[in-house]
Amino acid sequence: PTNASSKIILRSADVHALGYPTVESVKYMSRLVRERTGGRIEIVVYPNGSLGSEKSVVDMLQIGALDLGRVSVSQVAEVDPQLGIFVLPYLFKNDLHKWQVLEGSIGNDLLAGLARWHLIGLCFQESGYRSFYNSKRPIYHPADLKGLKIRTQPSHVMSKLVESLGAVPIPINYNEVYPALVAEVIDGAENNLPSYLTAQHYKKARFYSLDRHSSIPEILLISQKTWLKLSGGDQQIMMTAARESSRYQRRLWEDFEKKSREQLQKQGTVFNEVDIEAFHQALKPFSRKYGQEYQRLLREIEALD
Ligand code: GTR
Repeated sequence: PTNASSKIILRSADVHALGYPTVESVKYMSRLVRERTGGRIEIVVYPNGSLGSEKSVVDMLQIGALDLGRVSVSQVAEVDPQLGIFVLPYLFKNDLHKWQVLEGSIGNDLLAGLARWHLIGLCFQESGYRSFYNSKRPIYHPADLKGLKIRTQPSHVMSKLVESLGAVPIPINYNEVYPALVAEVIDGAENNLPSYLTAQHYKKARFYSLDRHSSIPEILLISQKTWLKLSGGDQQIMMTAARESSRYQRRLWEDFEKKSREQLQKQGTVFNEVDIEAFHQALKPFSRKYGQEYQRLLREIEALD
C-alpha cells in the first residue's frame, strides 16, 4: 500500500454461488473500489464455499489468512456473543425496523465491536426470514416438529432454539446440507427461500412451512490484518463502497426472493402458513432465557420505530 502503483488483490469468500445477491454485491463493491482507486484495489470472490465453511472463513479472517468474507451473522456470533442477539426469534417488527437497527447506531456499534476479535465489520446484508422445511410433513404447529432431525447452522444459539421446539438439531456446514438430505441423515433444515432453492434442498425436502422464526442478517467482514495494511484513504473508499453495496444487495434480494418463490412453486414445493401465535408462544421461554444477556440492546431495539 505504500507504493501507489502496486496492485492489491483482496480475496473474499462466500458459501453461495455466482448470481446469489451476497456474491453479486461483493462483486459490485469490487467494481466501485476498482474505479475509485484507479484500478489499484480489486476484490476477487471465491464462491460455493470453495475456501471452506463459514466457521473456517471467520477463523482465517481472524488470523489474516484471508482478506474478506461474507457470512451469516450467526457464525460471527460464535466468536462475538454480542451478535447472538440477531439469532433471537421474532426480533424485528418488520423490514424497515430491521434496517433501522442494522444501519443505525446499534448496528454500527456491533460492527465496530468486532475489532476486539481482529475483525472489521464492513456492512450487513439482507437475508430474509428463516423457516423450517422437511421431507416428512407440513409443520403447522410447533408440536409437528417433534422428533424431526433438523440441520442447523453450526451455531449454539440456533441449536438451542431448534431443540426448544422439540426437534433434534444437527449442526452441519452449509455446503454439506444437500448430501445430508440425500443420505437421509437429516429430515430437514431451516433457511430462507433463496438458500432453500439454490442449494437444492427443495428437491429432497418439499414441505416448506412459513414460520419465519428468525431473520439473521448477512455480514461482510474484512480481516483486521488486511485492514491495517490499507491507507486511511483506501479504508475510507472500502467502507463507503461496502455500505453502497449493502443497499445494492437489498435491491437484488427483493427480486431474487420473489423469483425464488415463483420457481419453487413451479417445482412443486408445498408451502403452508403456520399457527404463528403458537410459534410465538412456544419460543417465549427460549427468548427469555437467551435474551437475558441482551436486555439493554433489546430495549433499544424495541424502542426504535
Ligand atoms: C444462508 C446464508 C449463508 C449460510 C446459510 C446456512 O441463509 O446466506 O451464509 O449461513 O444460510 O444456513 O448455513
